[in-house]
Amino acid sequence: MISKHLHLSFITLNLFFGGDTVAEDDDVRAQLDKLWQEVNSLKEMQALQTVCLRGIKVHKKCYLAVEQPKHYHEANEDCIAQGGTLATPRNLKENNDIREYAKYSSPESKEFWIGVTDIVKEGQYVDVNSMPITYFNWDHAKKEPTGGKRESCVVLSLSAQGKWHDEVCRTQNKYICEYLIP
Ligand SMILES: [Ca+2]
Repeated sequence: MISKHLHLSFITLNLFFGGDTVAEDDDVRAQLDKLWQEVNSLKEMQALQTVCLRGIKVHKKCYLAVEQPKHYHEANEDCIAQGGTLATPRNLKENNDIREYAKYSSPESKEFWIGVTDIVKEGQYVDVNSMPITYFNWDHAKKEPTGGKRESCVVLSLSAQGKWHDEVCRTQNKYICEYLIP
């Protein structure tokens, strides 16, 4: 009975759509997929705009400081979960931008995790994508990096005018996420 009913419905559909249901189904599905993708990319853009409104936008990046201190790895995962990464200054200007923003957003804080580590190989600093770091801003006055194998994660220190220190990755620090904006 049910199958007979389905069969009849199919014939009705065929009549209604002019007998070309399969092709049109594919067409509709493709259009739906496309719409769905557009909705998702709009959602992503909106999320980024929200981040930018809460943080600061500099050129094609937004920075957002997180006040809740975390271990390096938790901080890194949190940034990724929000659609970004730990902030990674690529030159002096970016370092200064991040420093100024951190100073303004969180004046009581001294140190923030950035996306620089030498966990895998001592002395070989990489970013969150395991690519070698080419710009450094070590606090040479304090002979940083000082930690050797014990300290493999890097903070930007406001008390050292934005210079970098290596620290034990399990230290709880505030951190700054960065988001690339289209
Ligand atoms: Ca150190």
